[in-house]
Amino acid sequence: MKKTLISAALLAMFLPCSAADEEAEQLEKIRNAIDKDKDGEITHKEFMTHAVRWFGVKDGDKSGDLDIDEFGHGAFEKWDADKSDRVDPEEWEAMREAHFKVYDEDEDGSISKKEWKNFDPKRE
Ligand SMILES: [Ca+2]
Ligand SMILES: [Ca+2]
Ligand SMILES: [Ca+2]
Ligand SMILES: [Ca+2]
Repeated sequence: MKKTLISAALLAMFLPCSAADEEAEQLEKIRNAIDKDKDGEITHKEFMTHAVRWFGVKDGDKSGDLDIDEFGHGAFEKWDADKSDRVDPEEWEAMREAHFKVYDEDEDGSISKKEWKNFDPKRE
């Protein structure tokens, strides 16, 4: 088991275009989509506007809430506050509010490019 882990790590070191690069590019794309006025900062309003839109995209069956498949990752239980097996828009908003606070490290009400980069999407 340990041996497998080590060779995977070694392999990653030698891959020219790493997954990390692709991830950074993806993150930059998302940032651009959220930053409506393209000033490089994501305000709370921009962030929450995007959150609402994103909810609509994720809600594949247009039921008005997200089941675990639509939600798409392991933090589902954490954000399904009333344990209804669905994340409704209110729960979603609470989640995004919490995320905004995590991103906005200096608490100035907007997410700078640097703050955005510091955030690890896997933490969601
Ligand atoms: Ca902006
Ligand atoms: Ca749904
Ligand atoms: Ca719920
Ligand atoms: Ca900030």
